[in-house]
Amino acid sequence: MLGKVVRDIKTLRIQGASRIALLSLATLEGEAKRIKAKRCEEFYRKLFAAGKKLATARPTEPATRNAIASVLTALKRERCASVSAMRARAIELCGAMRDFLKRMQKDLIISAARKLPRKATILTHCHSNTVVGALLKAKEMGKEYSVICTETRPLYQGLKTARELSRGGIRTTLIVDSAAGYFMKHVDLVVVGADAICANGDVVNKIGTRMIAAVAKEMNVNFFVISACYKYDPLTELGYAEPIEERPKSEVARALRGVEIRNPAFDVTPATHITAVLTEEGEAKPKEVKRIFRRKFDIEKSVLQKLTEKQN
Ligand code: RUB
Repeated sequence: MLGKVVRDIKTLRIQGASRIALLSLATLEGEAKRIKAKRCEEFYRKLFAAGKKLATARPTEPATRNAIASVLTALKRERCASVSAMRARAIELCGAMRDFLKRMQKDLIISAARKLPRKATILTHCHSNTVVGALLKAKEMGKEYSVICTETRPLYQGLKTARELSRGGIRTTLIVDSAAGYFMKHVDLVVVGADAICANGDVVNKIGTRMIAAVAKEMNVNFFVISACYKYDPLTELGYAEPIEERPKSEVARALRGVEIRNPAFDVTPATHITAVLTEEGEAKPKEVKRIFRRKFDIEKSVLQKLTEKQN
């Protein structure tokens, strides 16, 4: 189960930061039920190792790291008298964290849908479960959109977005990534998801987001990120740069003799290019997400660091 889930996350069968976090918690809960241990320390160590595999399956996923680190921080502080008590508590904590994230995501979708204008042409990039959810909810509220989706090379997640929006009755146009600048003059606002929000307010999202943000800024088009606070990465406060996943070269092209192929999965959009982050608590400046996160999450930085650090 753990191995299959890690593979599914790595190969993008499971895609989008929020879904990855929820599935990782469900998997950790499954591990908590299965782990064999004689002592509490041994149980915790094994659960931590499982959590680490999930948290590092894709390196640019603070949502998953935060969710798992919260559970492990709480468990570490408990004085469990036996392995069975610790197991029961771990299961309970995973379930509670899942409910917490789901509630936040639900609130976010409603709050973002309310914030979006009544009528607009919107450009989006990649596939974000949150963005699709918010656009479909806004349609339900009677709002009217035409959405331009980039195909999102190299893995074409934009096709998934286009399919889901069009099935939901939204007028949808698919374009190649490099046409985003060409179409920007017809766009009222850009809306994207996020994989990570940094302490300085910069946002990490699918490769290409930064280029779209730069064109939007140049042409005075508002650029919104829709994200719950759990995408905030507290390690960026300590000077860590958000790691950027480099994916297999074969996703870009077949090997070309003498040519180096690079395939970063994400890029960093500066806070200065972002009009606002639409969070579960309403509109926020990118730097304010940190405050919302701090109020809701209690994570020991040492747990987060250990969970993230590479094994030799
Ligand atoms: C997906 C991506 C999404 C964010 C947000 O990249 O960049 O915008 O993960 O997703 P990939 P969500 O396809 O490489 O996972 O809103 O679903 O959390």
